[in-house]
Amino acid sequence: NTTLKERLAELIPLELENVKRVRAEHGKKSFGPVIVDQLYGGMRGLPALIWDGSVLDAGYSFPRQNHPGVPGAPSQGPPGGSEPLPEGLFWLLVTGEVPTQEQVTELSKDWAARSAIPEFVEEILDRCPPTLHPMSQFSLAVTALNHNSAFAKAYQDGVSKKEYWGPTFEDSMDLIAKLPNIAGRIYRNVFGQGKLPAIDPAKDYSHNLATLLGFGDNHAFVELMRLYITIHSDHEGGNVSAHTGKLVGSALSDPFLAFAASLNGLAGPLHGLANQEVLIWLSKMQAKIGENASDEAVKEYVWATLKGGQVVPGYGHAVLRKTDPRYTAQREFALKHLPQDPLFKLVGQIYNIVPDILLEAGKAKNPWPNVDAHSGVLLTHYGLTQMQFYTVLFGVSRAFGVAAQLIWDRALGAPLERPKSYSTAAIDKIFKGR
Ligand code: FAM
Repeated sequence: NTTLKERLAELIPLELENVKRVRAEHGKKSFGPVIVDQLYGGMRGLPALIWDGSVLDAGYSFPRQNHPGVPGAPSQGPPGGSEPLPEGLFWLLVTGEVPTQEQVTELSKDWAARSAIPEFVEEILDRCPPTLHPMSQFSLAVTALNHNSAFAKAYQDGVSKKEYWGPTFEDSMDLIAKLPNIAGRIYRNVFGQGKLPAIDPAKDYSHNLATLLGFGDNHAFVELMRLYITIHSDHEGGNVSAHTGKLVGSALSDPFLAFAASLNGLAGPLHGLANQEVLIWLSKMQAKIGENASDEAVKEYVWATLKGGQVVPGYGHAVLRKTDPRYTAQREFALKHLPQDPLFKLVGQIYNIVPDILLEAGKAKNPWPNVDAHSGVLLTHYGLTQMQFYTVLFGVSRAFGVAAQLIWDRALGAPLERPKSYSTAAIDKIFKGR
């Protein structure tokens, strides 16, 4: 029964050879033109990064069967559950291979064993005013975990470049393992939900997370956590949180510092905070036009949002050009577990209305919903109604993708990131007369 670290140690030399070959064969080839608009336009579509864990194209959809990262997949689900375990997804992200049930169980146990957070980090969280946004508290705590970083220590001790991935792996495992205790403590401190229970080494990661939040006895909520942590983990290397982690990691900041930076990006309303924004927007809509509102009233509300110079949260995407498959996965969960929920019905009603309006408004390149349009409704249904907390759950999941990326970046010796910036005057000069 190979452990994840042993399997990685086998795979890394093979991948180093593979990268060497690709660079030797294609390294000097041009990879499409760069146009000036891309410099001004947030680098949209600019080919600039390597990440093997996941790739999106505009029409991407999950294979619905035989895929460990999606509901209905054959492996990793514990008895009595039908959602995949994020443990299995992490193994897949790191190795490109589907683990055995035994390997998944070992990961659950390993993470439970690493889950305790230092007392001083607990104190930092306990001293935060409850008015400090949960994402800021989350980022503070993750930054502070750097106190015990194996990578930072190994670097100080003069570790060779070839050995970077080992302590990065250890830090990454510690990071993922400690997040439920951090998230649970923030939730209970801010929203006053009593004392934090202990992690149970016999339970999977998502079940423990649900328990720390106070929902461990609700089987459907535990299933939701398994789905939630699985689908929010990774979404190509270029999105704000994934890329920020990679960028900061490229300075050889340890995984805690790199992931804290990811969290600060995820806390932005155009990225992960959109799941909070969706719920706020829906609540305001209900307050204004009432429950069971007509399509006409919803349309008017959506237009008023756009005319007020605001975005419709939960809609649009920088890469996807169709309904986000993560939205669809959550919709399927809702159809199975909460088909009559009024807020779920409103989300479905909005789905039939917003895309046409965004198309008519004519700006958004993708009028379809993204992952954030649906997640809050599911959490609300089970009583996790504190929307300021939603992005923390997104963050717990995103650690899986960022950690996998950091491990591989250090294994492959990814260099410091340092793209070239230009001034507007320089652009004018370069293209004068052309
Ligand atoms: N509502 C209103 N306008 C929108 C819009 C939306 N949902 N989506 C895009 N637009 C506008 C956008 O603001 C831009 O306007 P300006 O030209 O005035 O700047 C224009 O349409 C073109 O934007 P785009 O090229 O279609 O999208 P971008 O790649 O620039 O941005 C998003 C992508 C996701 C930031 C954007 O669609 C958005 O703001 N959506 C709402 C916020 C949201 O749901 N974010 C979560 C995304 C999610 F997948 C995640 O990261 N977790």
